[in-house]
Amino acid sequence: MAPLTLFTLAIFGVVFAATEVCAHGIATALVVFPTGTFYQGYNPSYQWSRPPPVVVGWSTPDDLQNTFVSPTSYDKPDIVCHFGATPAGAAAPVNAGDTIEIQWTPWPASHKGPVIDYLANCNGPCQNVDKTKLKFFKISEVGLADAASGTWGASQLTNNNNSWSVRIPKDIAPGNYVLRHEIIALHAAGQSNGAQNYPFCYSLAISSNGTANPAGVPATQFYAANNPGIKFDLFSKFTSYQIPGPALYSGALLVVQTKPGPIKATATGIAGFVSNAKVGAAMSPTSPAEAAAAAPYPAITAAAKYAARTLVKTPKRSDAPQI
Ligand SMILES: [Cu+2]
Repeated sequence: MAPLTLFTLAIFGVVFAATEVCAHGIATALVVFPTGTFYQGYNPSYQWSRPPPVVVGWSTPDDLQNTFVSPTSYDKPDIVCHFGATPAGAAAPVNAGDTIEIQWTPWPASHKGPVIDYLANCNGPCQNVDKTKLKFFKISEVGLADAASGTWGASQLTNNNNSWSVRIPKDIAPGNYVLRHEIIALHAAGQSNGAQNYPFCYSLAISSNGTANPAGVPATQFYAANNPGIKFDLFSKFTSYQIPGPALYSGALLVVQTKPGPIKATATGIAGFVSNAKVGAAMSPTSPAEAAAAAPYPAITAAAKYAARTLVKTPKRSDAPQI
């Protein structure tokens, strides 16, 4: 009995160790503050729902294993918004200066690394935008937050109930933007091409009195496999870390990673989208052309309870792969 038990434990040990290395997550939802409005993100299981729910998260139907984009794809479209990503069917209305909380599935403490956020102006509706042409500017970056305790951006995310807060710069021009949120897990990054990028995108309709149009770069030009913050041995002795990617935008607003207050509301839909030409405009179409352009954004009808933090369950086809 004892040898069998030990053998069984040994087998489980191997299984758990393997699982630990490849356990990952997805960013599932947004909560916009100060209103506390919840917006459901995308889940790959939605592809078997007829019709799939319309959400503010970009679709990543190929991410069935909740896995990562590797440095071998840094120059390919998958690095923009994850595997096979296509634009969201809806946009979350936000104001410049708002704080957006991004919720994740439980993020393993072993998957340490930086958490980085970018914005790109769609210069028109985002729902048909060519993702490879989006020019992103960095609005938040947290790498090695505290060397002594080994606390990384991703550690703060895990500690903060698997959520991350980012502020929309106050000075940017109003318009339709893509928020690109990313964890880069470094637990295997000591090996070539061992870094693991987990990018997720959301469409935002930003109202603002600002006028800035920060210069950006395509996501396919962010990183290279040999960047010091990408090829990085997490298990070596180090006291500093160089966050990869372009420089932080000068108008970026820093956020302390603690939850920004109690949740006050749930989402019922989107109000429309803002024209790039208007400054501080209400988020509803004001011209026939704008109304026509806004029409493809259907309302989000299924409000999800923030407190539950569960993914929307959708029926699968009988021939769907098990995930
Ligand atoms: Cu993993």
